[in-house]
Amino acid sequence: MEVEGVPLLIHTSEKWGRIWEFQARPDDVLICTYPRSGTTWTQEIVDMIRHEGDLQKCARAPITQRVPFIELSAPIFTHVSGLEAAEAMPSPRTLKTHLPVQLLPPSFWEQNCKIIYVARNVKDNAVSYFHFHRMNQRMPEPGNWDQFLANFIAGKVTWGSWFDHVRDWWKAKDHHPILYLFYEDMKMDPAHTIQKIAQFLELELPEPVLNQIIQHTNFESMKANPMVNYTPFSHMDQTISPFIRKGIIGDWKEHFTVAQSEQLDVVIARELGGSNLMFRAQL
Ligand code: PPS
Repeated sequence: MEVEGVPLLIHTSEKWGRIWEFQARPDDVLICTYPRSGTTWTQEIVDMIRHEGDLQKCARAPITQRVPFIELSAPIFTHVSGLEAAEAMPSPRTLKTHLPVQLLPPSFWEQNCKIIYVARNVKDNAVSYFHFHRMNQRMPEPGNWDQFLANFIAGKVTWGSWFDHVRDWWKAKDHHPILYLFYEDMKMDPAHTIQKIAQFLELELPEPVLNQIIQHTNFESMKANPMVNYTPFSHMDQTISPFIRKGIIGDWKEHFTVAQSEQLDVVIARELGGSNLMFRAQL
């Protein structure tokens, strides 16, 4: 079902009024992404920074409870929805959303909340989203890769157009405290990204804590960690495709035909050409 022309999950659209009225608080930190851009990775990094690298504190609950997903208004991960978990959570809260700029509840702008946005190159993002649709019963049937890619490019997938999302959030950072990060930079230089996040949050990051966070949030650690790898949730069939799947730059080359890649390059030039937003799609 659509909200203002953006396809959203059915239970998100059904409770849209309540989500739109969500009350942000000034010390909330919001992690915002197009799906499959490195959200969970960033959630874990922020939770670690906010808990001074304390592994036990960060193992207190699955990431879905530590960093609630505000537009998830059905009790998919626990007996309460992400929305209810967020509402009930004491401050300071770290929250997650995939909403495009125009659908962000207005209280986040009014309260001037810090927002961390993460973007990933569109080709790897599309591939990761395809596999996520295959393994997650809550997502619509993706069809085959060719069909999914056509829908993805047309913005006819849940949370809408990747192009609108990354471009509109890029513009929003000119008038709001938004740290705009790239998955590829996180991958190439995690230490630098983690330092940037800590600086943005105005939190101390002593070197031993930094090293602990780098270690704890690398791909292998995240994949093995049941508090972030979504293995406790039965609506995801991780034998079809793991939630934390490959975690690399350039996996798209295993999926795209040359023609598909060239077609998407034309769309990228058309959609992002007017902005100074640049992505790296290979090492
Ligand atoms: S979701 O469903 O929107 O919350 O998914 P999201 O967490 O945004 O993205 C999942 C992809 O991020 C990869 N990932 C990582 N890559 C590198 N390093 C680390 N530590 C890491 N953690 C998660 C994950 O593998 C998914 O990408 P793909 O390409 O599918 O492997």
